[in-house]
Amino acid sequence: MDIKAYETFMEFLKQEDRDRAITFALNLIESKEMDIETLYQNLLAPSLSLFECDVKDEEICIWKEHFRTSIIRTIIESCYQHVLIKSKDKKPVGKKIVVLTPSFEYHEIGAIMVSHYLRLEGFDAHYIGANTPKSEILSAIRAYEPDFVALSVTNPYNIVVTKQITDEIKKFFPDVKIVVGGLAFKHDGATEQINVDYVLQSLEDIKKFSLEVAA
Ligand code: B12
Repeated sequence: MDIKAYETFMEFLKQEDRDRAITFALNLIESKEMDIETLYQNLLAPSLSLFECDVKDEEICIWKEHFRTSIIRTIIESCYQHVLIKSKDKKPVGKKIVVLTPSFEYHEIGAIMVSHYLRLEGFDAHYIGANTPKSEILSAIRAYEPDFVALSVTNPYNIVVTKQITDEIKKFFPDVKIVVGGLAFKHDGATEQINVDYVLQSLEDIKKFSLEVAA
């Protein structure tokens, strides 16, 4: 892990210096000092997952969290063109996958990152959005005809709605395989009641998954 790069990036974030944080992160990619996966895993993800507010006022903390998320999101979206270029070197897996977060789940940075990881591993991957209602998910499956649907869930309360969605997917599209991941599924037994085909979390999991399902 490049500690110096992490510390510099975190300093810009702590100062809420949006422009320097974004420029610094994108420079790491453009200068090839860091690859996309390392940037996401070592700088962007921890900058959110380890977020701690240094003031006592809760309202200010919420604003700070939103502001930081928006900076990270801009960086990830700006990296997409590099994802496309890099993924051209990868042998296509020959599988289509849609990535989303279900109804009531607003945490979407993990889902967007995962859609980029999947592209980098050769999937035809598309992130279709956060807080996606069941009816929209079913309609996306009908239109896109994916091989896999990946649901990213952070809040354990949303496992209930995830079960309703996965039951309907299995009922109407029995051939579509369901992948789940995210903080909510890190708890023991979280997938016991749910009909899923794969529980994945890390980039390593995604790499193994791509080898396993390659056409
Ligand atoms: C940013 C953030 C928000 C933002 C999200 C903005 C956005 N556009 O995404 C906002 C402000 C909206 C928000 C709201 C809330 N949040 Co919030 N939030 C966070 C925070 C700080 C960072 C989350 C994040 O983006 N992490 C970075 C990403 C990259 O990590 P990740 O999601 O874990 O994803 C990685 C892996 O899990 C995995 N992965 C994820 N999905 C998938 C899917 C697949 C298929 C695969 C293979 C892998 C995979 O790969 C990713 C990349 O490594 C966390 C703190 C934390 N410790 O996580 C709290 C946190 C998640 N939030 C929390 C809470 C409680 C809330 C609120 C309920 C607060 C409130 N009272 O309103 C609301 C809920 C909103 C809702 N309905 O969803 C709690 C959840 C607690 C719990 N029960 O587990 C946390 C943990 C904070 C805390 N310590 O209490 N939040």
